[in-house]
Amino acid sequence: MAEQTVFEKIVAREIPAEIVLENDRIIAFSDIHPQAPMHVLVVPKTARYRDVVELAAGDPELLAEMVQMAQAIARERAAGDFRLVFNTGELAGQTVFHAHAHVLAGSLGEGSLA
Ligand code: DGP
Repeated sequence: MAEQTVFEKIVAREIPAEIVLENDRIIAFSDIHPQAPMHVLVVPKTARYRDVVELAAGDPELLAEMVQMAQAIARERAAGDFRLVFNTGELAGQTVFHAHAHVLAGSLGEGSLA
């Protein structure tokens, strides 16, 4: 069996995270290295999909639910508008191979794209 990703460990409460919102299928928590005033990761609880392409093919409804959750978080914690980033593949900066959305809001710094 493949080694658990850090996000599975957060879902299982094996490592701590600042959880923002959660339901039976999705968990949202603050990114450990924020790239914007609000930087939340929206993560499906299943580890079945390694990136958004697999997720969109395998469970488009779950992807749509993630987008809705991102909007709810941006409305609650920021002015409402937000950026949604899905790093897809190592060369694009993906480091955790468990599908996830970066939800960013507020003014952005000089740093790299999340
Ligand atoms: P990506 O590069 O798209 O795979 O994004 C992975 C993000 O996950 C990255 O912005 C940092 C974040 N991250 C990695 N480990 C942890 C952790 O243990 N806790 C939290 N909250 N975020 C993490």
